[in-house]
Amino acid sequence: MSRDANPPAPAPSRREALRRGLGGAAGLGIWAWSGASPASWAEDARAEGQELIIHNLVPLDAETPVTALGDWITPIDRFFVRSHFGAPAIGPDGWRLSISGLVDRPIVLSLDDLAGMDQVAMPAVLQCAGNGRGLFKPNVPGIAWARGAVGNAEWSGVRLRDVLDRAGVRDASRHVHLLGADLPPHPKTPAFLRSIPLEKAMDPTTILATHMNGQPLPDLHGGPIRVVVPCWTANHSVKWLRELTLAEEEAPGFYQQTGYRIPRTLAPPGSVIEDPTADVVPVTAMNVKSLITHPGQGQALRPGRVEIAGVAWTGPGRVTRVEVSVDDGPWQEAALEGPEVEGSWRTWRLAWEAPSGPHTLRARATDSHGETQPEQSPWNKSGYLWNAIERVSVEVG
Ligand SMILES: Nc1nc2c(c(=O)[nH]1)N[C@H]1C(S)=C(S)[C@@H](COP(=O)(O)O)O[C@H]1N2
Ligand SMILES: [Mo]
Repeated sequence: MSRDANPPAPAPSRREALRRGLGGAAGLGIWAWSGASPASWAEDARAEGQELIIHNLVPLDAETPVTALGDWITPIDRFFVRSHFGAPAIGPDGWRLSISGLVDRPIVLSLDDLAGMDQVAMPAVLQCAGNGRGLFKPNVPGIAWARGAVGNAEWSGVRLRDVLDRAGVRDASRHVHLLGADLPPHPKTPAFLRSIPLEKAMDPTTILATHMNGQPLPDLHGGPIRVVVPCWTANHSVKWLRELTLAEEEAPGFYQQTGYRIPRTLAPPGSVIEDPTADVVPVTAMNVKSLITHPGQGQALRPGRVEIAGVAWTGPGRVTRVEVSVDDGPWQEAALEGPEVEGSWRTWRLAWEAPSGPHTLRARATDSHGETQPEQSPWNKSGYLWNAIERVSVEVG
């Protein structure tokens, strides 16, 4: 990629970069590598009064500190950002979306055309497939996300299905290829071309979002228009959408055929795999997961009543239960709160009479498929789908 293509340019301060929504004009080639651990990023972010923990500055890759994820809707300025090449330097003026391939009538739509169609709103969790990658042992290469490459926002715009119907999907179509305007700086670098099966594209909850939490979709999150595929990992939710192509096959290229794949059967770390390409399947649905958003790791608390609180979500289906264990004691059921919308998360809480001393808190969620978070997340070499039960240590005194 462009990492060593250009001499390093002076990086703007992190705060400055965030304020300007700097996603990096493609090809700028500034990369701010931080060798620090996620914990010290979190400290840095707090010291600078920031909401996000920066992994890369340009293009911006930033996660939310877990203690800032307690609300049902994640505010835009706290929502994680992942971009392979950065936001393209194109504004909404003259933005066009083309729909072609196996359709009756190839069409090109403007933002005004989309605004004239039936508008829908959909709260949904977006979570990077690699959220938690930094927690796998042994380490795996890639951005070492800790817990916060996830958020729940309200997305609004039009149903993807309605746009496809305008073009008339031909019978032979099986997949919809999704391409954004963030083309890579070097022609030999693969573009972030993804595809979703036609059934998922026709699902009424799959939308082309032009708004996030009621605001015009910000640059960093794919403005003026992005795909949102609820219940599936966020790599399907292509930002800066320019081209929809109907086809018989999945999208070609690195980001669909090589990236975002995981062995169907996960082997323990270090085991010898005869043919690593055999029996790998695309990562699609998210798995069941919870976070303790309060108290925070290492937090000092007063003895007495403490609210243990957090969020929990899954892929298709619903979260049916969240349980908390204090000091490895019995699992106690927490109260699930807030609206319940498939693809979105629940908030939960449990009151605890905290005695003095050091304590550890754990939470685990269960979903309507009967899946429960495991003690250990199955290791895989790309670090996808981490969902192990985690431990938060607190000091009561
Ligand atoms: N065009 C485009 N879409 C993209 C990406 C990208 O690099 N380019 N990154 C994907 C990945 S891997 C993730 S996790 C989400 C992140 O969305 P967010 O930045 O709004 O949180 O966008 C997805 N859509
Ligand atoms: Mo991602």
